[in-house]
Amino acid sequence: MSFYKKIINKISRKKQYKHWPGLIEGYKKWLPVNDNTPVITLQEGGTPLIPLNKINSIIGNGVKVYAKYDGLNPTGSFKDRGMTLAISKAKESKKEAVICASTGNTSASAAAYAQRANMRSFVLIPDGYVAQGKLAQALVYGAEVLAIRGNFDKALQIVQEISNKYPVTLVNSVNPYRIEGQKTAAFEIVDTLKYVPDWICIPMGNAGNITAYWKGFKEYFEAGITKKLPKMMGFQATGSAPLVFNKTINEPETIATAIRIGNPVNRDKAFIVKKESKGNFFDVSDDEILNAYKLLGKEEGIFCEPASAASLAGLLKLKNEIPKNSVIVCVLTGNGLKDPDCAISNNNSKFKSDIEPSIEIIAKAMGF
Ligand code: AN7
Repeated sequence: MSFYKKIINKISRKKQYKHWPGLIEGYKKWLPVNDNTPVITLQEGGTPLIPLNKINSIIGNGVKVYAKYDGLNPTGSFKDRGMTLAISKAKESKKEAVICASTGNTSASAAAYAQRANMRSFVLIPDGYVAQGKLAQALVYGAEVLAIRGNFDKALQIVQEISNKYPVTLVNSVNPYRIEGQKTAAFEIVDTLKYVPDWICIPMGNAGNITAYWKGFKEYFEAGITKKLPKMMGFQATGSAPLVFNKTINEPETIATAIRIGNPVNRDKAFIVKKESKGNFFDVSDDEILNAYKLLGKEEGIFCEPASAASLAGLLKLKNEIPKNSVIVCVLTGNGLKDPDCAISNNNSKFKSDIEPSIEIIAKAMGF
C-alpha cells in the first residue's frame, strides 16, 4: 500500500463501520458538533459511487466516470447531508421551528428531520412547480406547506425576511451548517476512491452543493490527506442559467424544476469555486438533460431526477475536451422517483395497456 493510501485510511475514516451511522457520527471531527449536540439522523450519507461502464465506452479515451448517487439518501436527495446538521444545530440551540423555500427537495428533507426533532417545519414552494414525489414527502413528513404564486427566488426572499422577524430558523443553504454537512460527500468520494478525481460534474441551482463539495476537497487537501484538488464543473439548465450567463434570470424555466432558480443565493461563492478550482460552468438544454436522464436509466440502471442528469448531460457535452484517462465523478443529487410525471412522459420504453389477460395474446405481444 502506498504511503498516500495509508494516510487516507488512517486519518479520513478512523473506524470502519459495520453499519454506516450517518454522517455526523461518521465525520464528527470534521464537523462543528460537540458532545452536547443532539444528533438528529436518518443515517444519511455513505452513498454509493457507481462506475458508469456504458458511459465510459461512449466517451472512450480511457476516461472513467462514476456516479455519486446521492439520490439514495433517506429522503432521496443530497439535501439530507446538510439537513442532519442544520436541524441538529437548531435543536442544540433550543429552536422550535424551521422554515425554508424550496423547489422540492429541501422541503422534503427539512420536513423529515425537523419532525424527527419534534420541531415545526414551514416550507414555501412555488405553486405548481414542485415534482409530485417531493410534495408528497413534505406532506407525509408533516410539514406546513405554503405554496406561493411566484417562483423559488421570491419564496427565498420571503423566508429570509420571515426568519429575521420571527422565531423560525432558516434552513436554506445560506445556513452555514447546510454546507458543512454537504461537504462530507467530497470526503466520501476520496475515502472510496483513495484518490482525488480530476473533475467533479455537478448540477447547480443555488450553488450550495458545489460550494460544499469544494470546501470538503479543500479541507482534505489542507489536512495533507490529499495532494491535489479536482476541477469543479458546474451545469445549469439553459433556461435557468444565471451562473453561466452571469446575470439574474427573472423568469427561469426548465423541465428540471429542482434547479429552476434565477437568482442563486450563493452566486459569489460559486464564482470563487470556479476560479479556485480552475473549473468551468456551462448550460445544458432540456433535451440534453432528458437524453442523459434516459441514458442513465436505460444503460446504467440508475434512475435520477432530471436536475441530477444535468451533470452527465454537461459531461457528454464536453466529451471531446476531456483529457485522456481522466477520472470523473458526476453527482446525481436526487432520486428519479421524485418526479414520476417526468419519467412517464420521457422514456423510450414500450408500454401496452388494456391487454386481454390471456397467455396467447400476451405471448404474442411479447413477440413469441
Ligand atoms: C436534485 O430543494 O434548491 O446548487 O429547494 O434538488 O445546492 O442549490 C434544490 C436544488 C441539484 C441544486 N439537484 O443544488 C431545493 C433546491 C437537485 C436539487 C440542486 C437541487 P444547489
